[in-house]
Parts: sequence; structure tokens; C-alpha cells
Amino acid sequence: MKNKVWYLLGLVILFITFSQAQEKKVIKTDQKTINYLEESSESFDQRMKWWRDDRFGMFIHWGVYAIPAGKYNGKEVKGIGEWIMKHGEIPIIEYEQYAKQFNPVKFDANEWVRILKDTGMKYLVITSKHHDGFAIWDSKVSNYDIVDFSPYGKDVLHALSKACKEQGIKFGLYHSIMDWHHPDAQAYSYLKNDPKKRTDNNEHFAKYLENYMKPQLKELIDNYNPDIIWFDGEWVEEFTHKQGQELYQYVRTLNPSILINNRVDKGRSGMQGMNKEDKKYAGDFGTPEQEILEIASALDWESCMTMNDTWGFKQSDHNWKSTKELVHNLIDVTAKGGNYLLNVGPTAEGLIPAPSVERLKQIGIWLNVNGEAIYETEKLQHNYKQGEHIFFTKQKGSHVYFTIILEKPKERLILKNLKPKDNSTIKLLGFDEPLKWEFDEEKGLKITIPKNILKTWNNNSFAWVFRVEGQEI
Ligand code: FHN
Repeated sequence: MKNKVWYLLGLVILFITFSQAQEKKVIKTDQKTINYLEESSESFDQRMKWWRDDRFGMFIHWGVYAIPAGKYNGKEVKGIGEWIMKHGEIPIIEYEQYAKQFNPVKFDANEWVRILKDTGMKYLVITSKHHDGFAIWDSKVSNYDIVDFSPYGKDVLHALSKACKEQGIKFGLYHSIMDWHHPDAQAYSYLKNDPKKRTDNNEHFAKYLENYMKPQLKELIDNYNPDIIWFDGEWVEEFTHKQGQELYQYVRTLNPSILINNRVDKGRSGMQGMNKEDKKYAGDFGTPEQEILEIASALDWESCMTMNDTWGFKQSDHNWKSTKELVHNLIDVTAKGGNYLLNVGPTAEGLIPAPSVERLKQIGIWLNVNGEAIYETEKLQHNYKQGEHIFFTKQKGSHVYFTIILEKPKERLILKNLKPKDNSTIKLLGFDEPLKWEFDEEKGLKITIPKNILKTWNNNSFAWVFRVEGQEI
């Protein structure tokens, strides 16, 4: 009898072990079968929808480089602030002393997100780790981070991701593939004072990717649930196209709905930012930097720009763009079907510089009146602009068009590519008075702007938007 019981018990244990193994195999097989590099256009469009609709985001370059803020050994260091370790040829051991001073006591995540929201921005992308290798989150993979290595001791990304979630703002992370601090990254051959390049560089870099960068990405995705991973520093020769494709697959496997820029792979052609024609390169959107595409693109793209000349804070950089220029960039990008990622470089204390805050506030006032011409819009099929100072956008899924003029108009505005619906109303956004208009097949659409409206145009008008219901001709 006893043997029978043992025999039955053995059978039960065998069955449980076998079914668990089967289950694991199924999950494993499942993960293996989803090849995210072969995504259907429907699935891609669904994943990109919020990003395309939101249109306008805040880039934040913030890290240890805000401490020297462009100066080293009492001397100005040329170039963008976040490259001071390279441009200043600062030895790692010395740069780490800056990290030991990083104590942004004035940092307030809710205030940053409030400023972003009041600007009319809909998403944020912040440098989790820039090329200098310093992590602004509490990493368990390394102690070279804001909690273990700096006096501040608090997890900035935790606070910021929480504030974004509470205020309905999408949260993105910029993450540098190039790493000047990690010994195996070796790509810090960018720093002249490095030991001579190893011959087995690529093996070391592959180890850094697998044993350091990917584990850090996993903790970022698991703990802060970012909506975007914005890679950068992909140009280092040690990083290969194959690794780029694997990296894309790895991140999407961790979170299938995440968006990833084209700097995850090797397809980007310079600062123009779009992938070389070859479809084989990974990445969901192109990344023109400090420039706007000359013409509209059928691909998704996001132009990232600074407000002055540096991404990371630099105390001597006062070359601020005017709000007018920033608003015109947003309009230009939108009319060509792109997104605009506008940068701020907070100080070492954790404050967004006042000139940036001023401009963001003014942009917010303009978008408060004219945002419907920017958000949830699509580019026109043919003429997204007329001349150099008139742009057009179209409300998604409707026959509503927006004519955006960048300069004070005359009393008669003539448009060549729109035919209003019969008896429809044409308005200037921000004004209630319907405008007189007439349409002639030859001459096009003529809108009359009354003098009492014309005289309200002032230096803070930046651009006017006319709402026209009709069709593109
Ligand atoms: O080297 C970086 C630079 O520091 C900055 O982060 C820009 C912004 O995207 N990207 C690289 C330069 O192309």
C-alpha cells in the first residue's frame, strides 16, 4: 500500500515539473517569436499616435557638467557644456570630484513639470546618463550615481517620473551609448589623456553593453516606466549595426509600447538626423539636431534644438534665441509633419535658467490661443507653405485647415491652396469676429482683416492663425 502512495506522489511531482517546464518554454518561445524589427504599420501607427498628436516636448540636459558649467581650472572651455570632460580633457578622477559636489538642493520636480505644462509641452526627455557616464537615478548596477556618489542622495528620476505621471505628461529618457567613465566602454578614446586604444576594444565594448548598459536600461524601464528611450552617442566605432538592432529588440521586449529614436542603431546620417534610405536600420523616428528638415518627410521625425548654444548649462552662454524664433521653429516643424524637442539646461542647484523660463512662458501664452493648429494635426498633402511666411496645418480627421502667418498681414490675405466650404466661417484664433472672405477659382481665397484687428499686432504676436473649413486645392 505504502509503495502505491509513494508511486502516486512521484507521478504528481513529475507532472507538476513537466507542466512548469512547458509553461516556461511557451513564454520563452513567445518572447522569441516577437521580432519588433518587423512591426506591422498598423501596430507602429498605434504606438506612435500619442507622440504624433503631442508634437512638442521638453529636452532636459542635466548632470554633473552643470557644476563646472563651462569653466575648468579657471578657464572657459569651448563647446557645449555637457562635453566639458572631453573638451577640457578632464581626467576621470578629477571629473568625479564634480560628481561629489553635485547637490541640486533647489530641484523641484513638480515645478519643472508645471513649467513644461504651462508651456504647452506634452512630453519630457531627460538625460538619465549622458556621455560622462553619471547616472541621475539610484542605479543598483553602479554606484556612479546621484544617490551613492553625490551628496544629494535622492533619486531625481523617481521624483520626475512621478510628477509627470501625476500631471499627465509623457516621460522619456535620453541615454548615451557612448560612456566616458566605464572602463570597458573605452570609447572614451575621445579623451586624449586616455591610455592607448586597446586592440580588443570591441570585445570590451560588447561586455560594457551586455553587463552594464543593458542592465541599467532594464532598471530604468522597470522602475520609471519611460514612454520614450532617446539614445545618443551611437556613432562610436565600437558600437555596431548588429548591436543596434539587438538593442532595439531588447528595449522593446522590456516594454513593447515604448518609443525609440533612430540613434539606437547606426542609420542616422549626421545632424540632418534621418536614417539612410536603407530600411534595415532600427528606430521609430529621425532626429534632426539643431536644424529643421528642408522639406516634409513621410517618416516620423523630431527636431531637437537648444534655446541658446549649449545643451548642458554653461554660465557664459547668453546667446538666447528669441521667443519669436522658437515659435516659428515650432510652426515650421509642425507644418512639415515633425515634432519639436526644445532643450533646457538646468543649473547645478536644480533651477531652469530664467531666460529659458521666460521664453517658455511666452510660448505657452501663444499656444494657449493657437494650440489647435499644432496638436493633433497633420501636414497638408501638397503645399504645407506659401512663400516663406505662410504655413498650413490640418486638423486630423476633419476638413479644418489652419493658415499660420509669421508676419503682420495686410488688409487682404490671399491664399492659393484652400477652398472654403460654402457659407463657412473663417476666424482668426483669439478673436470672435468672423472675417469677410471671397473665393475665386482663379485668384484663390481672399480674407479681409479689419483694421481694428490689424492694429492689435505687436512684437509678442509671433504668428497669427486663421481657421478655415474647406478643402485643399
Ligand atoms: O553629443 C551629444 C550632445 O551632447 C547632445 O546630447 C546632443 C543632443 O541630442 N546630441 C549629441 C550631439 O549630436
